Amino acid sequence: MTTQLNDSSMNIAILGYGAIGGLVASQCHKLGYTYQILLRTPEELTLEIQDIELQLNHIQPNTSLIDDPQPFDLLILPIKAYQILPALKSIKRNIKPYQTIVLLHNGMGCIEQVKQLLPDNPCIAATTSYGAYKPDANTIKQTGLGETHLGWINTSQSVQKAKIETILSNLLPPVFWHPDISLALWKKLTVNAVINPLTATLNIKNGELAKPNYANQIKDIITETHAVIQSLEYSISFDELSSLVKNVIDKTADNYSSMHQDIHHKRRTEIEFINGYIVNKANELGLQVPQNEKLLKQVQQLEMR
Ligand code: KPL
Repeated sequence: MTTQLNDSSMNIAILGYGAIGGLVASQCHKLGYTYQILLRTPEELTLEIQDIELQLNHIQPNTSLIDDPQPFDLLILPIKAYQILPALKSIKRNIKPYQTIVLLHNGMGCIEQVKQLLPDNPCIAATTSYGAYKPDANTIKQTGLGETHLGWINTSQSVQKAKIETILSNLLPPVFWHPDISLALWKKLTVNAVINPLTATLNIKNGELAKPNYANQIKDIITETHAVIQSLEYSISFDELSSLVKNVIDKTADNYSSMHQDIHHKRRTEIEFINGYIVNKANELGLQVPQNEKLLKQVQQLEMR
C-alpha cells in the first residue's frame, strides 16, 4: 500500500535516468510528487517505462542541469558506485546542509567518502533488488519486482525524517528500514559478488548459475564473503547467505546481470565496489579471499579489452 503525500512541500531530485532512476521517476510521476531529473547537458526528456505488467507509461519529467538545479529537499542517486563521488563533488556547491542524500547503488565503499565530503547532510543508504534495464537511452523495462532496504547513515535534528521515510517507502516498495543498514548491504553485496562477475566472465544469464557445475565456485565465494562478514561481527549464517543467493538466481533467472550488461556494452563495471571491496576488507582483516581476487582480476581484464 502506498501513502499519498498530499502536500508538495518536498521536492525530489533524481540524478540521471538509469534503469532504476527511471523507475523512481515513473513512480514519482504516478504519485504526483514534485520531482526533477538532474542532467549534465540540457535535454527535454520523454521516457517510456514498461512496468512489470507490460503496461507502457510515458513521462516528460522536469529536468535541470546538475550545476543549476531547481530547489530540492531530497537528492536520490540511483547511479553506479564509481559515479557517486564525482557527481557529488560537481554538485557540492549547490548542496545545502538541510538536503537529504539517498545513495542507491550496487556495491559498497562509498558511504565513508560521502560522509567525509558532506558531513553535515542527512544521508540514507539504500539497496534494492528491483530489476530493470534500458534497451535504448529513453526506454526502461522493468524485469522484476523487488524489495528495498534503507537506513539512515547520517542524520540531523532538523531533518523531517518521517516525511522522507514516507516518500521513500512509496517509491520502491516493499521497503524495510534498518537501524543499521550494514548487514543488508553486505547481503546484497554477497549476491552481487557471486552473480555479477560469474555471469560477466562466463557470458551467461543469471539462471545458468543454478546448474550444478557452478556450485563449488559459488560456495567458495560465499564462504570467503561470509568469513569477512563474521569478522566484522554481523550475524548471519552461511546457509542464510547461500539461500539468499540461490533465491536471487532463481528469481532473476532470465536476466542478464548489470555487470554482464556493462561488459557487453563495453562500459566500466562496479567490480571494485563489489569483489574489490571484499578483497580490501579481507586484507584489512588479514583474511584470504582467493576466489574474490580471481574474479576481480578477470573482470578488470575484460574491462581493459
Ligand atoms: O543486482 C543485480 C545486478 O544485476 O546488478 C542482480 C541482483 C544480480 C540481478 O541481476
